[in-house]
Amino acid sequence: MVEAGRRDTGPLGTVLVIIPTYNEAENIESIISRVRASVPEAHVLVADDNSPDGTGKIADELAGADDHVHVLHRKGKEGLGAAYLAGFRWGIDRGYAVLVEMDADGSHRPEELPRLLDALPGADLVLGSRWVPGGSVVNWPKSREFLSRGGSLYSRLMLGVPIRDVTGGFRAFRRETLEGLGMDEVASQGYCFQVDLAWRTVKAGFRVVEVPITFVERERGDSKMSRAIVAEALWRVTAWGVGSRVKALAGRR
Ligand SMILES: Nc1nc2c(ncn2[C@@H]2O[C@H](COP(=O)(O)OP(=O)(O)OP(=O)(O)O)[C@@H](O)[C@H]2O)c(=O)[nH]1
Ligand SMILES: [Mg+2]
Repeated sequence: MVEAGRRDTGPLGTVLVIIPTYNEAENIESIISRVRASVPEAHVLVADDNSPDGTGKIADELAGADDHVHVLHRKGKEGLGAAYLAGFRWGIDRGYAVLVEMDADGSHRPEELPRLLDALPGADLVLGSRWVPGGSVVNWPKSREFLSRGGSLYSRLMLGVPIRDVTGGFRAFRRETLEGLGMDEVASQGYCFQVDLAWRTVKAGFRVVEVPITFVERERGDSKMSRAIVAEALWRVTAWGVGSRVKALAGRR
């Protein structure tokens, strides 16, 4: 599947799976062991925002016992976006070829990660997608599904991104994609961070491929989803969409 003239993703030893955590003490051990079993060559980076429940300490213990596990301790809760940006920089500085985003709560099944990585030779960004044929959600209330589908549809219409699941957070980036999308200007914090990165990837001319996944609602620990996160996504996506239209109109004059 590798296109002529393109660099392959390289050996899987250069994959870094970044797991942002805030109070995931009940989930962290199981998610790391599932990643390690599913893609043994991959390295794992836990990006913990000084979780009061001691997630960072558990991650340190796991890292002490396994040289494929690393921990990035951050000083306090700054949102998913900031944790991922710090994790990407950590991985890029250390020469990883592929950077994966994955939640700690089991919603993203590590057993599906090989399928995402398999699609990477033909893509610059692979998205695990709930809303393409073959994708699904398990144990989600209708209200949550409506919000997620609605968020993706709104983003697609406002921004013109040809992606079915724009808000999902199970993704594999080539490092060149992250280097080419202007990471330093990303200010989004909550889950519109995911929309922001997908939009930037499309605008920069990179190839995005969606791979169907089964998304499973978290069983343990508390959700960090909030009204503030939804509000941030709504106003940012609206502002981006209006801004890009005004720019297009001005360019036509
Ligand atoms: N480092 C860090 N991680 C965070 C922060 N907020 C959320 N996370 C992590 O990001 C991942 C996704 O957050 P969730 O709480 O599962 O959000 P969600 O998936 O929208 O909500 P649920 O569907 O209810 O689980 C989890 O691994 C969280 O621990 C944060 O401020 N800092
Ligand atoms: Mg979750």
